[in-house]
Amino acid sequence: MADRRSFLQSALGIGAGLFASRAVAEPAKSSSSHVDQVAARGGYQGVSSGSLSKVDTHGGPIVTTPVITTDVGDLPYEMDGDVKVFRLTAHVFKQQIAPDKTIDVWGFNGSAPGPTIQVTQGDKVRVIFKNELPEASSLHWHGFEDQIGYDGMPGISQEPVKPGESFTYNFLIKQEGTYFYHSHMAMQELAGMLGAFVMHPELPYRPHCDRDFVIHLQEYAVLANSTTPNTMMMEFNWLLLNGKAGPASTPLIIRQGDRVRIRFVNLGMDHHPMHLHGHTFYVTGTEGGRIPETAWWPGNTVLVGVAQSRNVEFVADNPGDWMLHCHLPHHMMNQMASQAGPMTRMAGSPDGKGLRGDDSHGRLTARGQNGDDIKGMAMSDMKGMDMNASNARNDLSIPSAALGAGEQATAPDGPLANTQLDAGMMGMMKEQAKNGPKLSALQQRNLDAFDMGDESMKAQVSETSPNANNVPNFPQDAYMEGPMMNMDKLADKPENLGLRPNWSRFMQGMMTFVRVLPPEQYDEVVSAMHKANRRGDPYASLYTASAAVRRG
Ligand SMILES: [Cu+2]
Repeated sequence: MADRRSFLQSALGIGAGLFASRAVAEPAKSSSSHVDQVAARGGYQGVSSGSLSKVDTHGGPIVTTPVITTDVGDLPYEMDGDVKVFRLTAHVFKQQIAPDKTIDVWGFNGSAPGPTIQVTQGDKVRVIFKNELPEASSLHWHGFEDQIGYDGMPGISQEPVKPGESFTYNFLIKQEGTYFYHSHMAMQELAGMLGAFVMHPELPYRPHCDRDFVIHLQEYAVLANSTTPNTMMMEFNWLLLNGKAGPASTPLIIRQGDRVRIRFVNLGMDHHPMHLHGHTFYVTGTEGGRIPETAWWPGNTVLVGVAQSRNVEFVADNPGDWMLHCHLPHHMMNQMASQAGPMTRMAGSPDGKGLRGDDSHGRLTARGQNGDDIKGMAMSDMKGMDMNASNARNDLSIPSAALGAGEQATAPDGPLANTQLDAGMMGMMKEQAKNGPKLSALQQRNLDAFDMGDESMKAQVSETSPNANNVPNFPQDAYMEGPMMNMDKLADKPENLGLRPNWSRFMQGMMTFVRVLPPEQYDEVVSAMHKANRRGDPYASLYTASAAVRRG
C-alpha cells in the first residue's frame, strides 16, 4: 500500500519555483479582501471569467489527489522491484445496475466498468491479463504511446488471448492524463469490458484539485424481463454512470469550496452532453492529456464523444445537491421501451388506468402494428378508430390519443375511467402481492420499499390536472414518475444522507448528484460513509490521513 503515500510524496519542491514568477505578478500579493475572495473561489473573478490557475486555492503543499471512481473503485497493485504489477481478469458475472435490476455483464475483477488503474508518470507498469471469458479477447490501451506489441489488437499486434489464457502487457508511463483500457473486441466492450487508466503527472497539475473523479458513460439495451444486454441494439434503455443508473448512482461528495476535477470517459455507442447544475466549469483535458491553460474553455455542458475523455474543473463554491447528468432527454430515463409494458404513470391519473406507450400515442398496435395486414379491417377494428365506447371498453389496448379527444374517453364508463384497461405497474404489484405467486424475500423487501403510502398517492394526484386525459400528448414527464417510483429506501446509502424525501422519483438514467456540502454537513456525510466500512469503498482515499494532512 505504498500507492497513496507516493501521491503525497510527489509534493512540489521544483514546481513551487516553476510557478513563482507567476505568483509575483499576481495581485494576490496585496492584502485586499477582494483578492482573498477571488483566491477562495479558485483564482477567478465572478463565476466564469479569467484564469483558473493564477491563484492557488490552498496554502498547503501541492500534491496529486488520487481519483475516485464512484461505484467502481481502484485496481490494487503490488510492487515487483520497481515495477507496479496489476492483475486484470475478464469474466462474466451479475451486476446490479438499478434498484431491482440486475444484469449479466462482461467485466473485470467483478466490476463493469473495470476498476480504475492509477499510475504516475515515470512508473514502470505490468498488467497481467487473464481471460476467463468463453471466447478470445485482448486488451487495448487507449491513447498509449507505447510499443506495438502491447497495443492489444487481436490478430494484428498479438495473438488473441484464448479462454483460460493470460497475456502480460508492459508499459513505461511517459504520458499524463485520462486514458482507458478496453477489450478490442468491440462487442465485448459494449458488454462492459472497459476501464479507466489514469496517469498522474510527475509534477502535479496547477491549480491543485481537492477532489478528482472518474465517471464512465455507458448504455445497455436490456428488455424488462431479461438480464442480458443486447449488444446488437442501436437503442438503449439503461443509461449508466459508473455502472449504475439513477437512483442507484452514487453522488459525488464535495466539501463546499473545494476545487473539483471530473474526468468523463465514454466508451459506448452514443455521444453524451454532460451537464452540471449551479456551476461553471472549464474543460481542462481530453483523452490526449492536459490542455494548455490558454485553451481551456468555460461551460456547463461538455459533449463527451465516443472514445473520448473530457476533464472539467470547477470550484464548488455553491452549496446544494446539484444535478450532473447527460442532457439527452432519453438518457435521463430508465427502462424507456414501449414494449416494457404499461408505463408506470397512468394516463388519466388519478382515475384512469395505464396504457402502453404505443397506445397512448395512438399508434396501431397488436392488430395493426408494424406491417400487420390491416387491409380488410373495418375502421372499428383499428385501435383508435373505434368510437363505440361499449366496444372500446372491452378492448385492452385503446389508444388514448384518439380517444382522449372525445368526452367518452373520460366519462365514468369511458375506456380511460373504467377498469377494463391495463392495471399499470402499481396494480400489477398489488395483485402480485395479494393473489400472485409467492414473492421471494428479495421481491417482498423491494415491494415494501416502494412508497405506496397515502401521502405519496396524494402527491401524485396533486401533480396532475383533473382534465389531464383531454390534453394532447399527456402524459409526458409523468410517464416516468409516480409514487411507486419513490425508491429512496432502495437507494439508501450514506452518500444520500439528507437528500430531499422522494428525490429518487426524479433521478434516473445518466443522472447523479454533485453534492456541494457546507463543512458541517460534509463532515456528517463523510463520517457516515467512513463508519459504513464498506469493502472496496471507492471513497476510501477520502478517509486516509493524507486527506487530513493536506487540509492542515
Ligand atoms: Cu447521453
